[in-house]
Amino acid sequence: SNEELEETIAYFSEKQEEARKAIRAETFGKYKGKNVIIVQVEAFMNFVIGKEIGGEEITPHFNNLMKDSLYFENFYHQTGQGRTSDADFLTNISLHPLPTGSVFVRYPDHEYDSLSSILGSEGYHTAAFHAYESSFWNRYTIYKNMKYDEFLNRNNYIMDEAVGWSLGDKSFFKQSVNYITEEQGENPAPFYSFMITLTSHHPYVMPASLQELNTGSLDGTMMGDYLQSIHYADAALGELVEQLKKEGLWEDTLLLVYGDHDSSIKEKADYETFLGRSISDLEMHQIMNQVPLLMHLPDGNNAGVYLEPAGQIDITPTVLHLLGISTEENYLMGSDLLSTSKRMTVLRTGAFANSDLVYIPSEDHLFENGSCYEMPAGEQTDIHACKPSYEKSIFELAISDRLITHNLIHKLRSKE
Ligand code: GP9
Repeated sequence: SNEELEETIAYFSEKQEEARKAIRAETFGKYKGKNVIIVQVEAFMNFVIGKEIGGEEITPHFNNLMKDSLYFENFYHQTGQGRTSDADFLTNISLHPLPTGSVFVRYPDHEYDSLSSILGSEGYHTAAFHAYESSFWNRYTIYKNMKYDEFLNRNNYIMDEAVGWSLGDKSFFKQSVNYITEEQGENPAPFYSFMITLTSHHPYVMPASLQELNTGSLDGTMMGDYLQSIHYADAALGELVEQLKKEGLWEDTLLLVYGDHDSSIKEKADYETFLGRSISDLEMHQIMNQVPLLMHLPDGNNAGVYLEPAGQIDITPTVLHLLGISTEENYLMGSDLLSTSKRMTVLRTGAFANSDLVYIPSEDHLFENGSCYEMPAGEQTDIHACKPSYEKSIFELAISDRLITHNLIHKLRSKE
């Protein structure tokens, strides 16, 4: 309806005003012309970061990188049924996934402002890397729409390390960076590479020779297998960083690493066994919904632990602003993580988190039956304290659904 269209226009003019303010932030344009590598790690959850098992760190390489990177400790995956494809959509298109199905599958030909299309028009060479069937999640089709110059898929890799579903992450990174360096030899333009890993995919069983952790009582359980596969994915990440340094790319590249979604291990008892203590409902909610986000800037600047809630939807505006590319004419729903801390992170379930509150919906999705927590104390409070933000979050999801299903970016742009 007309009223809905007006609402959508008003919503985005507010977002675009926020984008205009970001231009004044100290970090805007600080890394103009630098390369960007974004690594989306399969099923990488936040609860393993900094943790040990059997006296060994689960993610030693990630932990080490944190020292000169920005690490977002309360970073949420915001995915729905489209799982890995939703994470990709949130990250690269900065809109919410749909309540059912995957946008990649349902609306691959609608108009979107994607990180790859924007960077492409700024002279970047853009490529997506994923060593699996190119048609999975309809990537082959949507990546064309997202205007990637190239999509390297299973056919482009030598299968010299078979682990899990496909090529192991170590070889995947190695071949991907080799490709980038060869490509760069011929084409000196800055590049954006989006890499999707796969080894730490459900059901997580690694060959015995790659099971390096001593998982004790978790040995042989899915949780034990999960930790082994994350340990491997982390080692692969370590090798990626080494190779980038060796190739002389490290100082010229922004590297972002984040997890796409949870592991589908949903039993609270498994996490209690791992942590060796009982956990609250709020903590369980955070365990299942938080993934790590690490951002390494070329000079190691702005390093530290960032506590404000954030989500995958914020990645594209953050990266563009660091590169000095204005987003005031784009239709993006995320916020620049470095220019504003006043944001609300909305999950597809209708859960939200801001600096003061966390709302967790109930199974029946009736607002009153959900739980509202005061943050950072984590104490449950009167449900009505969450009402205004809850309404805003439901509105935000509705705007996103509307924009996607009615192909509104196209319409709104022609009205400008
Ligand atoms: C396959 C991979 C898996 O290409 O992205 O997706 P998932 O099953 O995790 O959604």
